Amino acid sequence: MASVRGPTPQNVVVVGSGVIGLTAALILARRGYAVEVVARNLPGDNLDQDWASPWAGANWCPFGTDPRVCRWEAETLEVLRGLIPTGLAMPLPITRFASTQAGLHNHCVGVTFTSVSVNSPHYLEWLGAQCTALGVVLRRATLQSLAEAVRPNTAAVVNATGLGAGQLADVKDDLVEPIRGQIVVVRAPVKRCVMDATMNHPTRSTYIIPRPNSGNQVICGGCYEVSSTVREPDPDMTRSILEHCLARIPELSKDGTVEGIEIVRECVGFRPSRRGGPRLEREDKRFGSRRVPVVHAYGIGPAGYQASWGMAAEAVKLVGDALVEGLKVEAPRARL
Ligand code: FLA
Repeated sequence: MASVRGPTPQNVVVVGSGVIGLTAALILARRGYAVEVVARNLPGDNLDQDWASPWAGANWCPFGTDPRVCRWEAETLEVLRGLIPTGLAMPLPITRFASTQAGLHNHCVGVTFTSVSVNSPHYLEWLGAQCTALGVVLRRATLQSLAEAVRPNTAAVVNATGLGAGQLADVKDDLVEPIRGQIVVVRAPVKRCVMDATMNHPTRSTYIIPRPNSGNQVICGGCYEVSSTVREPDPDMTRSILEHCLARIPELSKDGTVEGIEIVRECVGFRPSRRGGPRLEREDKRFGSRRVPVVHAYGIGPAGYQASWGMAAEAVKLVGDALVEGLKVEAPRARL
């Protein structure tokens, strides 16, 4: 009797619980897959330095040129704007100064538009809750390889491990690199965002991003140090960040001075980047006697939140295409 694949949902494992992994898990669950997220960190682990997502400023302001990322960002903006009525996302007037050398001398032009920002730790918890409400299992585990997450009934894997993709024994992508970001979280009645022309300047990546639902917390950045793994905040950098941000938004300070700025905390995070750009592709990988489709979805660097829904949706499409192909390959032959 030919075996017929019943309506039982196909099992997909998502490795990694950053904004890309959780968004992919949610889209998969909404499509009816049985999803397990396996990750070292889970929503609620807000201040683990090695988990990039909770540190993000999490606004929407494209500054790259990769056409894939630009497409993902355009798709994501619509989703994030759709969350404004829930209070999870906040509309944000933003001025984005032109990426010109003049930007270093404050004589550059800029554009102003209405962006959006989310409170990244809250947003991750919301994604986690949306996932578990659809039966997604969030399992905490520190993996040395993707293989450790693959079970006999695993139909596909999404590798959303960020910087972990450089460490996993069966991935070992040496293009993966951290881009160190240092920020100062301050408290000030500021409800507008400025992204300076120096976005990817190593030491003067100046930006001010108010964080919704945070008691007037504002993310002041920053720096953009490729491959640096220095974990401690640099006090001189903190001073420089505050001076440059204050020059852009004076109302950050109670009295116009850097000393008049109420500092909540200084933080260092590591953007999960990849030389050459993000990796989004399917690899049919052998795990024991089976070949399982693995969709790699990592390396998004500074654009994680603003590209998340577009990148995750494309990853889910690759999963679906692989499983449909697999069904054709495995389709039972009628026995006469
Ligand atoms: N995503 C933030 C960062 O990478 C940025 O620091 F908005 F500042 F770009």
